Parts: sequence; C-alpha cells; structure tokens
Amino acid sequence: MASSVDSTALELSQLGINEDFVSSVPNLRKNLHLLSPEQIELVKILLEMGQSHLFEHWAEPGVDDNEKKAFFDQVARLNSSYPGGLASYIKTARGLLADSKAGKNPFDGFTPSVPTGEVLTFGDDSFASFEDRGVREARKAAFVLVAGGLGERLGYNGIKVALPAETTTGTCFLQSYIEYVLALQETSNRLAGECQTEIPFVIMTSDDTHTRTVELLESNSYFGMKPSQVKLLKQEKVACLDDNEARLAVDPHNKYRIQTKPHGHGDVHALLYSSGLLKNWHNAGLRWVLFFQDTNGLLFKAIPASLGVSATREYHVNSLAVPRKAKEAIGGITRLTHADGRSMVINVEYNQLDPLLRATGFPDGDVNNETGFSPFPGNINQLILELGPYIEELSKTGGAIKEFVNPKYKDASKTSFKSSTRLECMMQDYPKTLPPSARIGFTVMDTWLAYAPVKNNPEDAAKVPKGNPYHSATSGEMAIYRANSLILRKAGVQVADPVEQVFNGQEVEVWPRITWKPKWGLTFSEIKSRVSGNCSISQRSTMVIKGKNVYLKDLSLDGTLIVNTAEDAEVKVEGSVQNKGWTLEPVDYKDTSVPEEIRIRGFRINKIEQEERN
Ligand code: UGB
Repeated sequence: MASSVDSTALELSQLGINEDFVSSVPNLRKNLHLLSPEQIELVKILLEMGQSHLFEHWAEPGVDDNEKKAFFDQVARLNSSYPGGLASYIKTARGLLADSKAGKNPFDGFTPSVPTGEVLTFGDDSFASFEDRGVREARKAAFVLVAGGLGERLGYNGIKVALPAETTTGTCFLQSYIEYVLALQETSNRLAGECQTEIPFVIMTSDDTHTRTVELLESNSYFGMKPSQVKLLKQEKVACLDDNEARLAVDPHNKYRIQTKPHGHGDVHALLYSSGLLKNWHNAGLRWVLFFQDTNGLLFKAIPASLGVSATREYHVNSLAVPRKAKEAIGGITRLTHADGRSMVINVEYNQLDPLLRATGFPDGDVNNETGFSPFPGNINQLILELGPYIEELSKTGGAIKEFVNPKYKDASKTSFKSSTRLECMMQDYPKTLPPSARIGFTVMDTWLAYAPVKNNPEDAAKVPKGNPYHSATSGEMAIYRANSLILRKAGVQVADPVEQVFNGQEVEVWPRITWKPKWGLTFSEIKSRVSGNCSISQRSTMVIKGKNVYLKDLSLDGTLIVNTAEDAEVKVEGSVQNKGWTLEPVDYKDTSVPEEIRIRGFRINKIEQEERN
C-alpha cells in the first residue's frame, strides 16, 4: 500500500474525486489514505461508472489491507486488458444489456440467404492443385491455436489439447498440430529451395489452461518444435455483471474481488495485435494467419487445400466450412443483406440461426433441405486471414471484436438475472467491421475429411438426435480412422468396409485403425506417391506409419503393422502381414477405475500381437 496520509487531512478535490460519489461509501472514504495515486485513478473510474457498491463491505483501515491491494491489482488488470479500459467495458455492457432487455434483434433489418463459396471435392484435379498451392504458401503462414476454453460441454478434467486425438499411438491434439506444422514447414521450404523459414505457432491460453499447456509443452520438448517458435498469449477474463446497469459482480467467495468469466475466443485478435507479433510477421514477409480450435483431429487434412483457395482467390478472409446438419451446434455461414443495401457473409451462431430464419420468412427455421443438410454451410471456425489487410483493419479497431451479452433473466420483466453475466466475443465475428470491399469467402470440404471435434461428454453425445454427429471423444477418434481409410482407398488401396459398433451408447463406424505421421503424407498426391501395386487392409487391422519415406507395395495386411524408420531411411513395406493384431475392448464411461481420457471414448486398445518393421 502507498504511504499513509491522514484521512481527515485528505482533500478529496485535490485527488480529483467527487465528494458526492465518496460520501455514499464511507468505507471507501476511510481507506482512501491507503491508496497510491494509480489506485486513486482506478477508484475514480469505478465511482464515475456507478460501481461504488464494490466498496460497501470494506473493512476498517488495518483490516484486510492486503486483500484491498489485491483488489486494485485485479482492477488494474481488468482495466488494462480491455481495449478502452473498464469504463469502455461498462459502457458497452449498458448498451448491450439495454438492447437485450428491449428484445432488440442484432440482425434487425437483415435478410439471410445462402452464400456461394468454393466447394471442394477431395482428390479431384482442382483439389490437388489447391493443395499444391497451399503447401507452397505455408512457409508464409503463421498458425494460431485458440485454446483458452475449459470445454465445459466435454467435462474433461485436463486441458483438451492434452487429450489423445486417437489411442492407437496416443498422440495428443497438441502434438498432432505441431507435427503437422513442422511437416508443412519442411515440405514448403523444400519446394521453395530453402530451409531456414520457421512457421510461427501461437497458442492462446487462459488462466484455466495456461500452466498446464506450458507443462505439456515443456515435458515433451515442445514435441520437436523449437521453443522459440512457439508463443503463448494468455487471455484475461472479463468482469461479470449483476444487473442491467452493468454493476460489476462481487465474487461470491471473496468480497475484495470482482467475479470474472471468459470473454470468448474473439480475444485472440486484440492479443495478437497488442503483442506486436503481427507487425513482426509482416516485416518478415509472411502473408497468412491461420486460426484453429483445440480438438479437431482432422483439420490439418483440410489446411493445404484451403490455404491454396485463399491464395488463388486472394481472399482476405476464408472460413472453412462443412455441410451442416440442421440444429448441429456449429454456426451457419450466411449472407446477410440489409434493407439499406449493405451485405456481408458472416457466421450466424447456432443458437441465433433458427430465430433469425423464423423472423425473416422461413417459418420452419433451421431445417434440412432435400439434400438432408441445412442449406447454410457449417462454420468449423478455422479462419485464414490475409495478414496485410488484417493488420490494416486491426490498426483501426485495436482488435476489438463486436461483443454480445446473453443474460439469463429471472422473469419476463427482464429486470434481474438468474446469475451474473458478462460480455463475450467470437473470433469469427472479425469480418463484421470490414468494409464492403473486403474479399470474404469460404471453402466447403467434406465433413469426413475436415471436421470431427471432441466437444460433448458421453452422456450428452448419446442423446444427440440420430443422424447428427456426436462430436465426442469416441466419434473424434473413429473419424480419424475413417478419414485415413477413405484417403487410402482413394489412393488405390483395398480398405475393407467398416463395422458398426456401440461405445458409450453411440453407434459408430469402426474402420481399420490406420494412422500416419504428417511427414509421411501431407497432401493427397504425396500419399498416392507412397502407395503402389495391389495393397489391401482388412477391417480388424491396425497400421501405424511413423517414418517419412515409407512405401507400401503389394501389402496385404490382416493384423497389426507398425513401421518405424530412422528420419530419412527409405523403407519398402511389401508382402503379407498377418497376426492376432490389436482389438478394441469396450469400457464404460462411468467406470472410474479406467483413466478419464480412455473412458470418455468408451473403448481401450488391447495390444495382442503386432509386426514391427524398421
Ligand atoms: N476458446 C478460447 O480460446 N477462449 C474462450 O474464452 C472460449 C473458447 P468451443 P463454441 O467449430 O465446433 C465454436 O467452446 O464457442 C477456444 C464456434 O463459435 O469449443 O461453442 C476453445 O478452447 C461455432 O461457430 O466452441 O463454438 C476452443 O478451441 C462453431 O464453429 C474454441 O475456442 C464451433 O466452435 C471453441 O470453443 C465448432
């Protein structure tokens, strides 16, 4: 605490504090002499913004003084981490809460329609040429993983990026992402005839995930990436709001703290901007920033082609999308046209699409059409932004993204909330402030290739309407085997049909458990070049390719095959491999004797017999 001044001698006007404000909070007045000039400045902001209640329960000077200091440390953080500070946060909150109370529709005046974008078909010529272009561009890209979310829907106790994407090799999501980026870096540099370029890799964390993310990286030597190549940016939470006047909520567990909650993945833009990274990247000649989420084990299969689309079409913003099932919990990419002529292509979040459609002449709301899918492509929240226009826009906005508020009201009078609320923002709302001249596009890929997130706990996944994706650890893992099987089929391998099995109450297709390291095959043409002759893989088989220069020729696999090779060694895998292999043994998600990361997928792998080739 600051040097002490006799409170009676304290001239409020000298401090620039309005007497009327302080007189209503005698407990603050008694403590004023404890405060430093910086803390007095924060007091002024809080009082001017109608937050005197925060001091109502303060103890006499000499009691809890350390807690009072910690209170100001928190207020200083909340003030500095929000563009425009706390005053701006409270002002925006008042406006949004008033709109919400009035039932104002954020899409008022806009009519939705289905936009057009680039629709890709895996493996055809145009897909191959986009992939080729994308891999060449990759050395001019930076990758940004947003991983600050707790994953409340999944209910997993650890951080989501530490979960195995699949349990055949146990590779966790973060390892898989890093290995893909390193493989892209290597191939892209090789094609350019250079080797020095390092692709920057940024992870946005939060207080909920930061320490465990650092531990995961450090205990695994950054999964082979240079530590200097990885940057962590931690997002701060924002203050909770107790009522329509945006009075900040006192933490129920500590009267000297303001309750806080996450602000959403939209924070990534302000953090990137204020970190100075964007300018460094621009100066280093980078052209693209790719954003992606924490648990999609397929997404890098879609990255080369979608980056190729961005480069070919010169999109300032390219959103990756997949065909969307009506009511699926992914946003819909929509063209919104205003009565005044404005028009934009933007994500409409899953909880807003149905009411918007119903209010604008689509009485059935969010429903599938004759194709069995919603006509609006599903946003998988993987964005590719062109760096130059991105910096230009952020230098105007500071990275602030249009926010929203979602209070749960106690009753129809909408005067009080069931629990405190806060402002939130989403990274895909970035285009909302862009001028009409911005080139905004999207790229639609097959779901089996591009999207299988792990978001839902087993109980909720089992309740998903039939035909809609489970988005669980079970379906996320099975989707990796299916994608790899389908890719090899397309490359000419006879891969057996899957069988249907039920794990944790979810019926899934079980394909052969095929996995490979990204360096083995980043693009379809690369994978094709590694397969020749008459290869076949039975349904009960498992194949793990760990090496880079591994060539499958006339392979007949019925069992488990692991191919380990030294970095550059060339290995031909030929002939028949037959053994008892590895089986999937069902486990119940309620069986707490089984590790959590296993039981949430409903099976474990029983490694009976395998053949290893080196
Ligand atoms: N995240 C953060 O980094 N910080 C936060 O404060 C919050 C989240 P969810 P959500 O593709 O499946 C999104 O919770 O928000 C990270 C899109 O909005 O998994 O319900 C978090 O760690 C939606 O349009 O998803 O829905 C994670 O990596 C749709 O595209 C990411 O943000 C949907 O994802 C997403 O957080 C989807």
